[in-house]
Amino acid sequence: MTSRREFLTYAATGAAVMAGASKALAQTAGTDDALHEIPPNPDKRYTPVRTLNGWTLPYRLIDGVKEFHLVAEEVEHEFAPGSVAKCWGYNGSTPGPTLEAVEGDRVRILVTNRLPEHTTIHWHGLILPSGMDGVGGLSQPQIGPGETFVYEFTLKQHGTHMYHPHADEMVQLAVGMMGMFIIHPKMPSVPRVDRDYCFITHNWALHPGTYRPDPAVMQEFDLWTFNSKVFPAIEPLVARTGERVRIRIGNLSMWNHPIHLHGVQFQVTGSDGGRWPQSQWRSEVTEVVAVGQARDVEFVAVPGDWALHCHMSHHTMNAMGHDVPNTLGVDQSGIGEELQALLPGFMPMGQNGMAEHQDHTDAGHKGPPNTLAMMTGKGPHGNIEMGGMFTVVKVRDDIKPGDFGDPGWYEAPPRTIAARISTDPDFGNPVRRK
Ligand SMILES: [Cu+2]
Repeated sequence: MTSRREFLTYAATGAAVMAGASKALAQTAGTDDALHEIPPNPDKRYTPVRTLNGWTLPYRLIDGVKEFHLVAEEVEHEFAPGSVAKCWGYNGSTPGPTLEAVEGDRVRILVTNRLPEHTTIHWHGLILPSGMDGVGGLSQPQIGPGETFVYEFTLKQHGTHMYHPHADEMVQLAVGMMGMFIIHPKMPSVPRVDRDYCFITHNWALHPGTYRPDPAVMQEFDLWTFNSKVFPAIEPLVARTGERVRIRIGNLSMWNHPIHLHGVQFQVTGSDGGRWPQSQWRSEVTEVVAVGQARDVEFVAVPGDWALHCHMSHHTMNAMGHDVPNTLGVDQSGIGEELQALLPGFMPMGQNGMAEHQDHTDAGHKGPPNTLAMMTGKGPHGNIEMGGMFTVVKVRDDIKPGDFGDPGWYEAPPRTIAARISTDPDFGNPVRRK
């Protein structure tokens, strides 16, 4: 509850925004306590987004202003079963909840800081007054531990945006403080999308056996995530055959991510600059989402299970050492026993490639505590051997509108699936270069 003294301090600052803020305080006293979710299909202008493994923050409507309340706080976060960490996020999650509104809306965003150090929120890409831009020390004082600040502005654009601290930024981003801010266009935009997914890419240095991401690491990360989850814990993107699907991708990590989708040529249709005119759309199968950028891709769904992943192959791995000798092609026979005497649990690997890693994991070989196997995930035909930034777009003919449930694995029609025809290495007469 807000004390009378805090209220008077608040009200006495005299800034224009405070008129709204005092209404916000009145609201906490109970004048309007209804929580609203962004309504689906108002005049069919837009489709609410679905945040992979995440959620959208409800708002209160106060005198026509949409009021959101973010709380910056420590959260216990699971990257996938077997790896939990102390992260920082908003309202109990990393990434924080998606903020979703419509171009032209006036929004008020309360930010309460429950972290042990100060913070701010920068509204990445939004057109707003300089003092609302959230750069601690430049555009506003820092939000101290225990304090609540209020931001208020009118949304003058539409598109895929993000929010994140602009205070001790290296640390606060490294431990998970970020979220998406989706603004739908005021006027209907055609063609209308039937399913609108969003996620934010990130990287984490959660060293094997530890529980708190290391902010000092610049390149050699252990975990690569979509919405702070790694495969196989990333939800599938589900659609019905023929539906128009949009995927909005933001990047607040330390690397660029070439995001690749199988099965279709997608159109790159937008960014933080909103949905582009159709004359600017382009066909791609991989789109680089650079650090600090957002990209929207759209496609018409075709039936199947289609991989969606970052094409940096190290970004589809979980925890692994990068500074190890290359054992590919090295005869390691006899070495295992000798090394096990020195390093209990050591297992020689990599002579014939790294795919055996997942077999070793399946056989019960345990790595360090709280540490995910390097490659993992099972499909209907065996090990998928992927971790990190990988998930599956699952398209079926019989998915109901609004059903996002996992339909299981795709059953390929007869004669549309690759099949074994020989086990003889000398089979056939392939042409080889001399
Ligand atoms: Cu990547």
